[in-house]
This record gives sequence, structure tokens and C-alpha cells, in this order.
Amino acid sequence: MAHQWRGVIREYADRLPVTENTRVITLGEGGTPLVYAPALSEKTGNEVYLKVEGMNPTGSFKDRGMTMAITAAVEAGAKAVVCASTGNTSASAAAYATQAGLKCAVLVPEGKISMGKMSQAIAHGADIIQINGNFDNCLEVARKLSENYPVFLVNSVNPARIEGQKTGAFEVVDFLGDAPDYHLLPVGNAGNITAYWKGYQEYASAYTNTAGVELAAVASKTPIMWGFQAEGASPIVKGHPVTEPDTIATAIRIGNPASWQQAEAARDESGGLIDSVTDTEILAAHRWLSSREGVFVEPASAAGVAGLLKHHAAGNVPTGKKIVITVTGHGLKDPDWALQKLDGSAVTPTKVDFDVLAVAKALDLA
Ligand code: AN7
Repeated sequence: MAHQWRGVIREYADRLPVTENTRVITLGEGGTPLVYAPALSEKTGNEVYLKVEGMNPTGSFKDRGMTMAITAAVEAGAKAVVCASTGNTSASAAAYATQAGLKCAVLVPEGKISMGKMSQAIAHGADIIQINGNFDNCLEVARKLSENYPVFLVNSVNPARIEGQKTGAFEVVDFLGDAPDYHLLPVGNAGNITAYWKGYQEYASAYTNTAGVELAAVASKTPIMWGFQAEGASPIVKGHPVTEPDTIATAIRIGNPASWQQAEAARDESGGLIDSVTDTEILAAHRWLSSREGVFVEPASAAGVAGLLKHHAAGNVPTGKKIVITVTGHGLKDPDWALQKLDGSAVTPTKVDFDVLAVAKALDLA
């Protein structure tokens, strides 16, 4: 009988801060496909794989961390949770809080979250507060709210989130049989690059878990980490916070990432880099993924692929390597970007009468 995936906490219980008595809040997250990308592989002369995180229950990688954060909130006796979000965290928090029976408040930047994500938070009954400011302002308020009121913070400044998200690295290694040579991903608040690096490190050496049991190393090495911010929201690249972050990739429209130092540590300890890509490069990569690999993502999710193409064009990418790129969220989160051509002109379906010959002609079959 095929193995049925039980969600990241149960699959990786021996490497997560849970016990037998923990009430696990899960929607079956994780176990996402690692998809071979033929066109990127051919273009760059490497073996390129996509970790397709849009396949998670709420359509983004956030679910890996949220199963742990909401489980921890329940364990701590919380009655309500709060998060700041560019959209995906709020969708995920709202869903997991619902299963746990917790109230959920989400603070989002006004006008800068996609309709798909907003609809999820509404559908799951979250209290949605639009803040007249950006994500960084929202996070500051969420932190202070949790310090002064009885609400449990589920942003990635909560270590439980990082613990859950590190399972992405475990899955990559479990699938490939070892760590890849390179791991590329988008960087916004920098929780995910922090989490992947933690997961890769824990898998590459003996690890003593929370029960005091020593687990053997699973991987022989760790990958080189390449992270990519959007150019208009690239504080780590610039070396200073950006007060007015601006990019079409609203998910990573973040000017002062909470895990800034951890992201720099991942970069430096792995011998990697954190660079930026323009909105034009992001949209080209978004289109590449949908039209050449068969993988539909939201714009921010394409930043890692944009980074690979940028550095390949600059001659910085070796050949013959295994490269994994996390594509973080589903294309249906923000589908408008697929509805126009790259030059901005509209894509209009061909209209014909209901007649086989007319359809055959329209398809160049007759
Ligand atoms: C699709 O939902 O910050 O560097 O509030 O939604 O770990 O922040 C989302 C971030 C990449 C960046 N791709 O990851 C939020 C939020 C997508 C995202 C990122 C986000 P981090």
C-alpha cells in the first residue's frame, strides 16, 4: 500500500519540538512535489528541480510553519493568534486557526494583498485589519499587540514557524538522496531562507532531538544558498532598510526583514549570495515557469528562477550541478499576471461559431 502523507509534524516528529501528547493541528501540509524542470535544465546545463510549494493546503509554503505555530499556540493555551502578512501567512494562519478553534487576527497592508489571499482569510473567518502602511508597519504592530494583549504571534519571528519550515529542506534531501549543490529561493521577511538553511544543516550532521535522542546525519553536505529579493524591496542587498518597498511581487514587498541576520548567516555560512531581481525579470521567470515547465506560480514565487536566469546570463552559474529552486506559492493566488502578455497587451481568446470546421480552421488544423 502506498504511503499516505500525514503532514510535516507527524512525518518529521523526531526532528520537531513536539511530544506524544502534543495535539497536532494539521491540514496535511508538506510532501510537495520536487519537479524536474527540463527547460531550465537545458538552458543552464544543470539538473534543475522545482520544489512546488503551491501544492500545500492553502497554496503556499507558509503551511509548513503554520502547522507548528498553531500547534504551539494550542499547547500554550492561547485563545487567539495574530500575524502581519503580505497575504500568504494570513491565509495560512486563518485556516489552521480555524481547525484549532482559535480566533485569528491578521494585519495586512492596505491595497497590497492579492485577491486570492484576501479571499482565503475571509473564507476562514479571520478578523482582517487593513493597516495604512506596509508589511513592516504591520509586523511592528503585531509584535507589540502580542506583547501587550493575550494574542499569540504566529509570524516567523516565532521559532515554531522556522522549525516547521525547515522540513522543506528535509524533503528535498529525502527525495534526491542527498543535498543539492545549490538551493535558490525568494527572500521577503527572510524566514524561509533561515528555515531551509537550518534544515540542511541539521540533516548534514548528527542531531540530538528534543527527547535527547541522537539521530545520524542524512546528507553528506549542505547546499550553497542563493536568495533573491525584488529590486524595489531589497534591503539585504542594499545593506539598509527600505522605507517604501515597491514591487509587483506583493508577497515580498518587505523593507526590513525580521530574519535579516539569519539570512546573512545562511548566505555567508553556505558561501552563497543574496541578490535582487527586477519586476521585469520576475515576470519573465513567472512566464517561463508557466509556459515552459508547466508550473503556475504567483509572481514573488518566481524570484528564485529569475535569479538563476540572471546569473546564468552573467556567466556565474556552473554546469553539471543539482539545483533546487523553491517556488513558494500557487499561481491562482494572484492570477491576473497570467492574463496579459509580457508587453502588457491583453490575451484574448479566439471566438468562433459553434462549428467543427470553424474550430479546426482556428486551430490551423484545416
Ligand atoms: C509566495 O505572507 O511574508 O522570506 O506575510 O508569500 O520567508 O518571508 C510572505 C512571504 C516568498 C518570502 N514567496 O518568504 C507573508 C509573507 C511567497 C511569499 C515569500 C513570501 P520569506
